[in-house]
Amino acid sequence: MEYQPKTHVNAAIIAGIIGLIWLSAIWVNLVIPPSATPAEAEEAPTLRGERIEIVMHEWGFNQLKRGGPTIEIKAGQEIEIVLTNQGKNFHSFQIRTKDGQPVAGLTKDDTIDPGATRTIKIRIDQPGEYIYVCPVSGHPEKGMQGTIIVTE
Ligand SMILES: [Cu+2]
Repeated sequence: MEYQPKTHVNAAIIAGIIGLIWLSAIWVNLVIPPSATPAEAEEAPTLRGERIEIVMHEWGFNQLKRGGPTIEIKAGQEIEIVLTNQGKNFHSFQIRTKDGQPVAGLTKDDTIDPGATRTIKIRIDQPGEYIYVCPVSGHPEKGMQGTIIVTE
């Protein structure tokens, strides 16, 4: 009987420690919310080949919350790109030089409806690193952009 008060004190200390761990776990989740990071984008497998399937949504490509998988194509080769809009907004697909000049794909006024799929053909003759975007105003900034590498 004389040990009972001490047991209660120990139980309170343990409960306090568990409570602190629980609170700090919540705090970490609030302060550092789980979200897509550049590392996550890098983990997406590179898309290659003569037929590439791209899914568009808010605000990325192929299920990445932001950004899109790297695409690698061969210079001078005709590539089919299958574009599916799984988002709620109109989206589109355009390839640009790194300083923003369009070189292939669709314009911002030629969009794909939510739920629709369209296949386009592209060909880039100059090897190098390009970007692909959804050219609808504001969408690249929200995350709809990725890297496309054109190899020799
Ligand atoms: Cu878009």
